[in-house]
Amino acid sequence: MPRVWDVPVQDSTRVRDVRVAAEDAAALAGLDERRLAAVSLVATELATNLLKHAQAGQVLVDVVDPPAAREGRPGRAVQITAIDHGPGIAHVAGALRDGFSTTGSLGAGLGTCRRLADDFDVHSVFGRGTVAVARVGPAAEEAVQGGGGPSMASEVRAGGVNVPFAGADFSGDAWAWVRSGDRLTLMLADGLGHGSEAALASTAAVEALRHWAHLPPAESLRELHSALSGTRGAAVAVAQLDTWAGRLRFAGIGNVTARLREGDRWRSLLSMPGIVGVHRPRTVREDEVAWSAQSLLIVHTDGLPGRWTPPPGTGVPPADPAVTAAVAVRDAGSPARPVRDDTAVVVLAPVPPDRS
Ligand SMILES: [Mn+2]
Repeated sequence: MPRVWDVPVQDSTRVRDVRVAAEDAAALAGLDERRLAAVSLVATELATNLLKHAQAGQVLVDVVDPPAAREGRPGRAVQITAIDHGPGIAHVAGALRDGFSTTGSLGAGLGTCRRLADDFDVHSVFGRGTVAVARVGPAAEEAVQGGGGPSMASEVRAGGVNVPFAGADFSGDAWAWVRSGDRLTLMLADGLGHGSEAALASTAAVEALRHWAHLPPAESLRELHSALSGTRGAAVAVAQLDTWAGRLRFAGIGNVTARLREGDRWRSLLSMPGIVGVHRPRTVREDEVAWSAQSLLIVHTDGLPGRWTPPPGTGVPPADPAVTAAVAVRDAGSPARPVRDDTAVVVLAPVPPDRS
């Protein structure tokens, strides 16, 4: 089940809570002692940095599929996401490119994160706040290596964040991606309601996807429907990118929303009414659209308002997909529109050429 630690950080005593959560997640991911130590240090630095620059915020810790891997089952990674509404860090993009000078506003702490984490990215807008994402997975020699073929790492990445309703231990939302050949299949499932019963349904969807991801989305949804019978059911969206053909296929059942960036517009990819595992529509419509190096796909559960449209600048400059997702979660919520459900956002994004 998607165990997620959502730790509010408003004073230095919470830095320890973040570290303990990250160590628990490392144990859950099966990381060895050395990687656990790295997780522990990265978590401490991110929480400390958040306090220093923003006084308060939240740190999410969960166990995720890393954003890019060769075919085969990648080792799972601990993802630590620090989110704040603080003043922002000036010139963060330049500092990241320049390899972290320890002078100026960006501390040596983030340099530590950059050095120890497999992936590290920061998004900071002056006056809006900062999102930092670090992932630490198994040591390289332990990661499962697939045989043959170019790595998809140079083409596209998938990632996301998952925020349980009201700080619960488990999210009823779950996401996963599976690669088979030229196809990368990304799924987001929202178990009915929230909490652990909902998590059982969305977890069943993740397990089933691992068997059926080679099928086109409408067909994998049919298999997921059978796999989820006996559960509460879930809203599920499946996006499948054929990286060779540059085509994206999408199908969804239930209240999960997908938006594709085409030029400077966002196009909605529609889900059909129904509940996977409980009530499946007679036929499932599949959208097929072109995918380019400028495309961006955002899929979210109903923790975000259904009419939410990604604001201008979303995913620009190209960021880690989990960073784009975390910024969306942070900026879509407001005191006037409090979130009433688990919220997961997943993003499929091309890798900029200079990062591959
Ligand atoms: Mn929901």
